[in-house]
Amino acid sequence: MNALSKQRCFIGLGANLNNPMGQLRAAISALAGVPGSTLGRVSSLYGSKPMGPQDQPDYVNAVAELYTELPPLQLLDALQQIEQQQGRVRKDERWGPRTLDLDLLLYGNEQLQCERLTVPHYGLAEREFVLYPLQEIAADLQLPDGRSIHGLCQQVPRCGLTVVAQAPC
Ligand code: PH2
Ligand code: MG
Ligand code: MG
Repeated sequence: MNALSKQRCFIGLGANLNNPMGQLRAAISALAGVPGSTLGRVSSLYGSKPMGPQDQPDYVNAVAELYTELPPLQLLDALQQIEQQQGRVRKDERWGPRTLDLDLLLYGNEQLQCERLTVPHYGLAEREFVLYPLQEIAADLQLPDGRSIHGLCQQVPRCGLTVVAQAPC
């Protein structure tokens, strides 16, 4: 399979425990090693206020572009494996703190829904810590439903989102 037959995907990265910037850097290296895949652009690292419970540390967020020949659920497996390698412990608390969260935001122009996976990611259009990093690396992007990243960013305030480090690679 050549590069042209790979799907262009976007992965949301987030962490707020155990050296979040280091977690994101390690995760980006790991993404570069996902089988059948090529890492594309990586956004700056952004500091963000926690969505959900407020009694948790601020987050560091970023978005990475990945070209892959893996089908969606195999890519999800690879992402969850990286989360586990970096010490993620799944807890019941919704939106609670975590060492590493990797979300499959977009898989080409596809809309997918199954028990394990919804693509585009259900929170994509409302979350400043996803939209602005995505806009940084894909300013002309359109979602499968036709909405533009530019238009979505205009509707969602930054809520204190700031660049805390340049793109790691
Ligand atoms: N992830 C969560 C819960 N809250 N808040 C921010 N700012 N960034 C996140 O990535 C995030 C969150 C659970 O996935
Ligand atoms: Mg998440
Ligand atoms: Mg997740």
